[in-house]
Amino acid sequence: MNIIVGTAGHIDHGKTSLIKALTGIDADRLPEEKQRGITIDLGFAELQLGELRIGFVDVPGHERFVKNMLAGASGIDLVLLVIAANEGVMPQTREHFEICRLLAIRTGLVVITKTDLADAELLDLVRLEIAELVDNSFLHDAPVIVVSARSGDGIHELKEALREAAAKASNKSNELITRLPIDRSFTVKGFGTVVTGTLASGQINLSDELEMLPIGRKVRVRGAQIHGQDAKAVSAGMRTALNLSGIEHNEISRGMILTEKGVLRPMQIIDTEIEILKDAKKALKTRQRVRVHIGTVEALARVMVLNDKSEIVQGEKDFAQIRLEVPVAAVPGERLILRSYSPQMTIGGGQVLDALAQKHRKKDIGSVVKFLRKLSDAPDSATKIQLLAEEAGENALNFADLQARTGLQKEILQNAIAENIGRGSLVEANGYYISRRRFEGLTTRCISEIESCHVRHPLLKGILRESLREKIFPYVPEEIFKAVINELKKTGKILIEKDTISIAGHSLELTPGEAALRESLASIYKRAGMAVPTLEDALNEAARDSELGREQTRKIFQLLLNADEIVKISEEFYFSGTAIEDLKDKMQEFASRTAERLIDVPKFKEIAGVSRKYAIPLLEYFDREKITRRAGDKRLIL
Ligand SMILES: Nc1nc2c(ncn2[C@@H]2O[C@H](COP(=O)(O)OP(=O)(O)O)[C@@H](O)[C@H]2O)c(=O)[nH]1
Ligand SMILES: [Mg+2]
Repeated sequence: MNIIVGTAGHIDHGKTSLIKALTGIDADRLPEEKQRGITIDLGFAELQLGELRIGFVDVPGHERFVKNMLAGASGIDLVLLVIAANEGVMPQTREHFEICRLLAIRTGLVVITKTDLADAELLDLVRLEIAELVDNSFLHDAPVIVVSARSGDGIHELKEALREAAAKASNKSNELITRLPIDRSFTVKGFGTVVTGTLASGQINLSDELEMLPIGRKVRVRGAQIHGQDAKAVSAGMRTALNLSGIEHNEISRGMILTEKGVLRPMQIIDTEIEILKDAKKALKTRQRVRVHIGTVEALARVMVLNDKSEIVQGEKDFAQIRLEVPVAAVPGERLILRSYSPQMTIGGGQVLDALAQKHRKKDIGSVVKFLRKLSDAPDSATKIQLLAEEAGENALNFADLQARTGLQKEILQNAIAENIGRGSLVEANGYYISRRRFEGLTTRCISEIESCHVRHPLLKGILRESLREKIFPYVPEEIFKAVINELKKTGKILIEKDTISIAGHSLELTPGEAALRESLASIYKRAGMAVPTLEDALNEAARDSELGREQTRKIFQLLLNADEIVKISEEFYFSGTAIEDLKDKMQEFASRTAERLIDVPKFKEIAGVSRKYAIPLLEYFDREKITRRAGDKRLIL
């Protein structure tokens, strides 16, 4: 078993000495650290205790270096809260403890060090301070181990306590894609770029191709080490050093993240749930500028508190949108810490609920909060997927959207989707996922739109596919529209003929007057042959003999057009369908008698038996219909 143990505590309380006493390794690696005798940046060491392999992350205690402490703390499973017996609880003891609590670290040990410098009375006092500090927290029941790094007293007991606590330590998520938040990058002579970090989730194998975010660079894993030993694979929760190709070390900085390629979409707006510390100086207010720490990232941001008062007061928890000044590739569930811009102090923290949020308008806050509360309460991935699909509404989300939004591994996401589909709450629509309720809403609205079209236009066969799409699906992906139509067709509710959709069983029931009108219009064109009247004249003539009037006549005319009994040649001229078919035949017959299949206007007039007035519109119609094609001043019959 592998776990990451981090130190926490005030400067000079003996954290680095304790790691050395446990592992023999001096985690202060920078020359400046050695010279000044303080820890500035993260230090690393490891210890094998039987089956248990512990990676230690030693953090700086100085208040100026809390940001470095945070980069290390985000990866730890178990904390050693180190308190010097001669000083007791100090400001960074509290700050580090609060940070661990906000990061939702679930296990830890309290270590009282430097006991060689304290008598029994002082020790009792420190014990009391500690009990008060950890009251009602994850460290409430934690063992308190008393040690001296100098004399070695208690170090053996500490190892035993570590072994026991490790068994209870939370293991890293095994549902999320591969994510390695980078804490260091450097070059090693002869190897090239090396990055280090604690693998937050997933697995990394040699020669994997991964993506460095937010810069979006593809890199390949050339080598991997765990605790200084070459390794073929790294799993979640392990500290690792990777040798990468495809990138220079100076292109990488702490805060970047190495992930499975093409999944996450670094964004600047995230929705979160934030708790403000009881001891914070001020409430967190909308528009406040803060420092946000997520993973190993530190970024500046502005806050929009999602409540009526636009603030979260000390000791309270609420939802807030965080608008970052740089893109960050976060995933839901990831913990974050907020520090004030200046002076730099930890003011609160919480978790990411939606890493791909939209800007919210004031009037939407109510519904946004409802959604975020549900997300925060969701017990499993399937529930979250359903919530996301519901929130997306008719816009629906595809697989890539859902994966970017959740950071879930492909198979986990597939299972979560399948679970919802099986339950009947989610519908798969040509690669998009939409809630059953929304999908059915769309089918119902389609039906009533088609029905109302039948009522409004009793003489039309149905609604045009495109007008239905514009009416009901203006912002909905084409795939959803197709799926809805397909569903209605499959269940026999609608009929699709060419571009027209009608309710199944709908028939045009013409009144005797309408039928007579239809007949008279048809016969006007049939009788006219190639010498057709203008549309105006034809409509007037038919309307004259009917009581139904001009408008009805126009609608009946449309029926004939729909049925191809009449064909539109130009705005003015329409011909009977049979006349046009006959003419096409004649042209083909003419073409077959010539070698080059060319026809000019005079010849066309002769074959069609028409004057120039009709010849030009007819030829242009044939051009449009690709029956002829212009070739100089002649036409090629196709
Ligand atoms: N007497 C005594 N001194 C200690 C002990 N542990 C650490 N120190 C000293 O306390 C100072 C700070 O220790 P260090 O480990 O750097 O503290 P850190 O800032 O918490 O990492 C150093 O001078 C150490 O030698 C201890 O158990 N007993
Ligand atoms: Mg130190």
